[in-house]
Amino acid sequence: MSNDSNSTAAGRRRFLVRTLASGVAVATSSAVGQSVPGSAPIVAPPPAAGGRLTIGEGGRGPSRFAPSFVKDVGLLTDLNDTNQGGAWWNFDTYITPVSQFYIRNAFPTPRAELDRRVDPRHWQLKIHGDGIERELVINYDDLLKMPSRSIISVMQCAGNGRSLFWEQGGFVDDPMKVSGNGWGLGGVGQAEWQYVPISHILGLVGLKKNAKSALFWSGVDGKAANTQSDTGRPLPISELLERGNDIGLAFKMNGMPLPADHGAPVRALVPGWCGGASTKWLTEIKIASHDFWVRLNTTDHTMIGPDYTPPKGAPNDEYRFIRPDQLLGDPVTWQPGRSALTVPLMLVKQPGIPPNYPLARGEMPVMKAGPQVLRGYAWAPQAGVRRVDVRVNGGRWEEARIIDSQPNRYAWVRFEFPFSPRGGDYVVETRATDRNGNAQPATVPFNQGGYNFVAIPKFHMRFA
Ligand SMILES: Nc1nc2c(c(=O)[nH]1)N[C@H]1C(S)=C(S)[C@@H](COP(=O)(O)O)O[C@H]1N2
Ligand SMILES: [Mo]
Repeated sequence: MSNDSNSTAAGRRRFLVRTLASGVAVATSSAVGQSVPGSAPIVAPPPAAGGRLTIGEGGRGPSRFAPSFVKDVGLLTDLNDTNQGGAWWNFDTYITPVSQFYIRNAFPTPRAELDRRVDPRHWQLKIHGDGIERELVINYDDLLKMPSRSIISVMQCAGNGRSLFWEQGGFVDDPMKVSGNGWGLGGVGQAEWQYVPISHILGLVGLKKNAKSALFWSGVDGKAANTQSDTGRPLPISELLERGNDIGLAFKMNGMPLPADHGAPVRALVPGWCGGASTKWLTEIKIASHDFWVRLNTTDHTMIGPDYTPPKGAPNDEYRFIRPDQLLGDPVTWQPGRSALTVPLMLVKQPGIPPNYPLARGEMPVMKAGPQVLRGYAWAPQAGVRRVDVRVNGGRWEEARIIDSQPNRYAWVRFEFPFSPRGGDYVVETRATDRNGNAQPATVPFNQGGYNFVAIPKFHMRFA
């Protein structure tokens, strides 16, 4: 964590978040040269053009990391050169447009013009292993001819909300130090995915009784085009059998061919699990009578800490780019329920603040006092959302109004509640409860990678 925001604070544009009559929080430039404790004085930026800004200067074009991505990432927060977070304080649609959808890449997005393995004209998917009767190789046209379904589902990085491990958990120093991308709450989005259900594929290849695990593998994205990399993740066969019509091979997102940054031409789709299970740029599925150990279920995307127990490998397990002594933590799977307001988080302790985040370190969003409606999102893919409660300044929990009906348990809902603050500083908390009665907890234990921060989030706001 070296890119501390203080070094970029001087060049940062700073924003005051205002509330319009509609209650939608809008970021607009505040042309002031204030200084933040412990940082260099802020240079006054030129006045902004006004109107609804998204981030930075309002979709001013590709980020400075453009070569790593194919789509315009001007509406996303620059976490680093392979990761871009959603600007959740600007979310207001039920379906997240691709332009606002976070990108979580281990390496730059592979491009069809440089690597034919992701070119739909040459793309192939090989399905093999000792857990099936018949090996199968399909191309893109074969896939499009297969029966498909569509589902509205949240995709969420296991590290979403990691900022709150620092801000609320205080896990900033060894030995209880959380590291990883500072998503805030923008490592999540909801899309309509069109996919060929895995049940169809399993029917074609004939699953054997001994089948234990299926490795969904890309290997395509890596340090250089046309090399083999360590990207992929296994799923237990039991999961594929239980959710054979929900898990699948996605080729469309929001009605359009899957965009390059989101795994074109075909990615795995595992609704409800952490996004890391939805392998992008899919090229291989190996179905075997043994388990697989890869980066994304050993050193990464696993719960490592005193409250968690790592799994044990078996002698005939298969290891790709990982050694048997690297089974460090319990792999992240289902995403527990959570909620967020569409308000930027005040960041005080986070090691690196994205250079185009609308608030400087320690700065609160400033909203207009008076009657208004605050909004947010809640999701709880294991059971669906039953209710959302909010409380102000540690007062009584009150039920928010849920706006959307849930087509399935994997979809999020928007919620809103009337709020009439006088001037001053407020803390608003939101708590989702799922249909099994599980509510977001007050705290969650430490894990090194900062995954699944699902405790009740606290939103600090200043009303003036
Ligand atoms: N091949 C490949 N697949 C991948 C990744 C990756 O780096 N390479 N990142 C994973 C992670 S950690 C997440 S959260 C999701 C993000 O999907 P998105 O970028 O479409 O939002 O993709 C997953 N699939
Ligand atoms: Mo992720």
